[in-house]
Amino acid sequence: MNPHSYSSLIKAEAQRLGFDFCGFAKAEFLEEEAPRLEQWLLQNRHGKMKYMENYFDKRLDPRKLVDGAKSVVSLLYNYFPSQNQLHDDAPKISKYAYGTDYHFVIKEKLKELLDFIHEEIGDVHGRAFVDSAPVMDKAWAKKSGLGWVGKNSNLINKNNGSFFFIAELILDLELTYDSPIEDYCGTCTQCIDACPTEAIIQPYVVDGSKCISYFTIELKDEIPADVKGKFSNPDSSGSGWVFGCDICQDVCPWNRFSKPHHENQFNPKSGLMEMTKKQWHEITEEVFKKFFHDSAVTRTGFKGLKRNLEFLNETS
Ligand code: B12
Ligand code: SF4
Ligand code: SF4
Repeated sequence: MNPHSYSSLIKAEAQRLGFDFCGFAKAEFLEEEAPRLEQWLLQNRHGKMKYMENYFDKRLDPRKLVDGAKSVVSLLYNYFPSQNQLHDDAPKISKYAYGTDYHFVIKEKLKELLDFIHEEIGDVHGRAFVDSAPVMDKAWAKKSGLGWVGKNSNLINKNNGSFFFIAELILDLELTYDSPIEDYCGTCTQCIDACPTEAIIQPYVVDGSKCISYFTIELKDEIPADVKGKFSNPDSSGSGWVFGCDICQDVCPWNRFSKPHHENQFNPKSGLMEMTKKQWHEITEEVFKKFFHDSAVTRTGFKGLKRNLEFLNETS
């Protein structure tokens, strides 16, 4: 077998496992990203996400994560839901957090893909990553031709939009590499115009420390007073966000092409979509556990969610 047949084998198995797209890039130093990441960190765009300062060199070079790495296999996994929260005035959570935490779901699939590679191809050394190590997920997916990085800084696929998780395998196996595609943002600025906290400070650059996702998930301290009243959609319809934020993706015209996912584990627990504003504000630890015990919402926890709800309440 040769790199071309290995590539076809891996792509077919990835599809069988439920990944929507799979592409390959040569494992090398991320030359274009290096000065941009450095600037982003120097300007403190990561705020209190100190983990972003760690492993600067590894983050930019997959060969420092896996000895002898030759290829990065990038994989997209769709999480676009078929149902949304029923009540417009209820506090909003990001679509990615409706069901079981993606880290668990995708890790299992990556393990299966690695096992398949070992069985079918042989002695390949590799590691699997899903937002679990210093890897620049979007940069690799872009290099592998799975989409372009839009002005909202998310990876967008021309056929399916941006509601995807990105995962990788880094392998010491040579493959046939894919080519990046064009940027299809054109003159559009809808995401920049819609962001209520002005976190997209220039096209393609998000100041992480100004993003609602940062305030509601990553920040452990009190949410700063200067963003009070800014967690709602731009037309101020409905309630605000209490876990993550989807605004810059919801307004993106390419997300008209999003199709519902087929992953049962991403479906919300029964009753979650029907929660009313009152029920959200009165949520108990018991109800929190019922809905979110295995969800990404555990990252902020019951205490964090209560802080976010109170922050909304103070401003509404
Ligand atoms: C830190 C982080 C955050 C932070 C900071 C966001 C950010 N944009 O960096 C916060 C908490 C705010 C966040 C929020 C979200 N995140 Co996040 N996050 C990450 C994480 C862990 C690292 C991202 C990173 O490396 N940032 C560092 C900066 C420097 O990188 P960057 O934003 O890509 O910056 C590039 C551009 O700015 C560009 N650039 C800079 N200057 C210039 C100039 C020009 C001219 C050009 C063209 C480009 C350019 O170069 C930079 C380097 O490549 C990744 C997982 C991972 N390991 O990669 C997930 C990840 C990016 N997040 C993800 C998701 C889903 C989200 C949210 C949608 C969640 C939500 N609903 O709330 C939001 C979206 C917010 C947004 N618009 O970006 C997904 C994105 C999937 C996709 N389709 O792209 C990822 C890939 C996780 C995953 N594995 O699926 N996130
Ligand atoms: S996720 Fe929300 S707050 Fe963050 S950049 Fe997008 S619109 Fe702005
Ligand atoms: S809203 Fe427009 S500018 Fe923003 S990412 Fe989508 S296409 Fe690009």
